[in-house]
Amino acid sequence: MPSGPYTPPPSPPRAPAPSLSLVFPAFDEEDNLAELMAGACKVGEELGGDFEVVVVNDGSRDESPTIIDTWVQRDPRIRGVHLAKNSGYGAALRAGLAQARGTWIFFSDADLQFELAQLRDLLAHTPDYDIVAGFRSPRRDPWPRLLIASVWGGLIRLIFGLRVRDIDCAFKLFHRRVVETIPLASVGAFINTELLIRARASGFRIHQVPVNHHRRRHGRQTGAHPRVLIKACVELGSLYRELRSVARRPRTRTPLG
Ligand SMILES: Nc1nc2c(ncn2[C@@H]2O[C@H](COP(=O)(O)OP(=O)(O)OP(=O)(O)O)[C@@H](O)[C@H]2O)c(=O)[nH]1
Ligand SMILES: [Mg+2]
Repeated sequence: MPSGPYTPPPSPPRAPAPSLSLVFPAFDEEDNLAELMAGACKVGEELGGDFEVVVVNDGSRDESPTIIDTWVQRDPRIRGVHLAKNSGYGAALRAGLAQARGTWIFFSDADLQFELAQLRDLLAHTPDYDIVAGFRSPRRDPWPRLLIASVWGGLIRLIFGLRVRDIDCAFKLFHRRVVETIPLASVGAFINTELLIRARASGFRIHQVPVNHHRRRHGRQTGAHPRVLIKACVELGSLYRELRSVARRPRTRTPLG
């Protein structure tokens, strides 16, 4: 046996970082994942082919992990991230953003409520903005859901002065410098609010674009579950002081690179 310090075998060469990452947090989405991954790859190809798809399995209890792994084996452009236990929408999104290697990082939901082809409309604004955020127009949700969203939006505008049409719209595109600059702490649905407040305070330029929205066809609606709402309020409470001071600071304009 040779002595001396252990030298690990060389790791296989990594594919060069793509221009675009498409990130999808997924919790119990077994009936949506195949169509999602096929659709994401088709859109990536139509946009020029230099992309990766990152699907985050947030401790799903259904067949989601197996479906993701099968697609990862089949297609090197798809990467799977598996969280050992269900950690929440924000935690899953953060895990996906941390793994994303693209210069531009797009995220959406895994539940097929958006038209991924509309990513093209967002990309059209990348020369002038750091963040291009979709707003659902019209938003296909039951009225109690719309009411909750409008109260939440009003509250966030009042407290933090954030004027965004659809804070929680899961159809957003960022330059990677946004993700690298901004520290995120939320593990629940509050993450969209936190991200936008911090990004705006850091001087990143935000543009908003209308996107189509559809009703969920498969899987359970959980976005307005009392547990999700309570968690968002608790996160608002715990980050309130910090985000208030961040939002009040004079904005430094972050130059486009
Ligand atoms: N609700 C929820 N979603 C999660 C979680 N982790 C990841 N996700 C994913 O996050 C996305 C958003 O969740 P949804 O339940 O569709 O929330 P929503 O779109 O706001 O609302 P509905 O579809 O109307 O319920 C989906 O892709 C989920 O699979 C989690 O712990 N809870
Ligand atoms: Mg949804």
